[in-house]
Amino acid sequence: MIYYLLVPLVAHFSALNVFRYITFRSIAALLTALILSIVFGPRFIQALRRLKFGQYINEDVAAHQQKAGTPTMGGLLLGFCIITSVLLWGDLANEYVWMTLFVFLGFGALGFVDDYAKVVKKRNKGLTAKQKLLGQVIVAGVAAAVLLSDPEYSTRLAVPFFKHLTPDLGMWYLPFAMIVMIGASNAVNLTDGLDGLAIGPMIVNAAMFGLFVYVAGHAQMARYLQVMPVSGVGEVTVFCGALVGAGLGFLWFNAYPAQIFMGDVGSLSLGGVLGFLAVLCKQELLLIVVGGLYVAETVSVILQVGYFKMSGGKRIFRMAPLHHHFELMGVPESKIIIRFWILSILLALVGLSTLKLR
Ligand code: 57M
Repeated sequence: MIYYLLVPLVAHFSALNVFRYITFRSIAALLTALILSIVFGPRFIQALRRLKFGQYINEDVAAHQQKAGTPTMGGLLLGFCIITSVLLWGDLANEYVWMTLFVFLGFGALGFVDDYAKVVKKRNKGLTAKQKLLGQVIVAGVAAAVLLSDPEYSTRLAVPFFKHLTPDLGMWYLPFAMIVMIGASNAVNLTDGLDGLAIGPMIVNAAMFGLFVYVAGHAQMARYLQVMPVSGVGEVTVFCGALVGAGLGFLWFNAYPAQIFMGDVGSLSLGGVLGFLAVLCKQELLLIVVGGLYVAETVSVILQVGYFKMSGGKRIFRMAPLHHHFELMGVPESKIIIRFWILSILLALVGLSTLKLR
């Protein structure tokens, strides 16, 4: 909105030219979302307490019993801050901005229905796994189909570290893009089991994919850095800026000991949109590196369940996802969280290095 109000005035006040720059508006979006989170966070937490939207705690991990009743569905706060900020600072004529908001809201709506059943209706189970997957397939399918309806959108894959290896998936790109979004959504959801564990790496990932989206949208930079160009996609950097800001603001309250959890409305929407960002900037495989922490958590569950079935009841980890394994080994929660953040920063740096190492 600010973009539309101020850019026409550029002819009269040249200083307003700065509002044209994606970089300037992305930083403004970051600060706006951060300030909104810090200002509205305490009131939002109070409102959740009043409404008794508290977390039900599974009895398996004793250390988590003290977390019972912690307000959840903090994803609503994240959503409010991100969307307000993008509407203020984004170029709303850009189709990629709307697609990103669609994915964010679509996965978020699914998480909301699940949370609503569990937290508000006090039903132990929310959506069944099948219902959740069906919803995810619909949102991801629509997003991927709209992307591919643009004949200029490449169905090639960029393989990190190998600049000449760009296999063309053709029609298989559609299910592939869906798997990236759905996989990321579920991986972030699985990771969201300790204070700040999901949002910390999300801030790092959003910053990193913000950079990749910006480069992909900038023809000269994309050519120089040997990244597949996607015309017009640079505007989504504003969304990434808002995501970083809202994430930092949320972490303020979700930091150990958490005053709020994000709920499925937060984890499914953030994960789904992260997958979409990777698809948008044609760095789908890079997500495995940059989002390696989410991948490790997911792989730990797959290995645990697979081995349990094959061995007739034996386990690899004390408990999956991975963070529970360390918890049950007696590592303090805050130490696990900070060490996972460190790993996530290192993985992002490895991802960044692919820009030149090609
Ligand atoms: C989400 N939800 C948290 C909170 C958060 C197949 C299986 C691996 C599935 C998995 C599962 O259910 N995962 C989905 C995990 C829950 O957090 C809520 O859920 C939202 C995210 N969806 O925003 O609203 C609990 O996590 C803790 N928490 C924090 N701080 C935070 O900032 O401390 C969350 C956010 C909260 C709180 O205690 O209540 C969760 O863990 O339930 N299942 C599991 O992860 C279970 N693992 C398991 O059963 N492993 C088995 C097999 C199946 C692999 C095994 O290893 O043998 C664990 N879940 C719990 N306890 N609660 C087991 C231990």
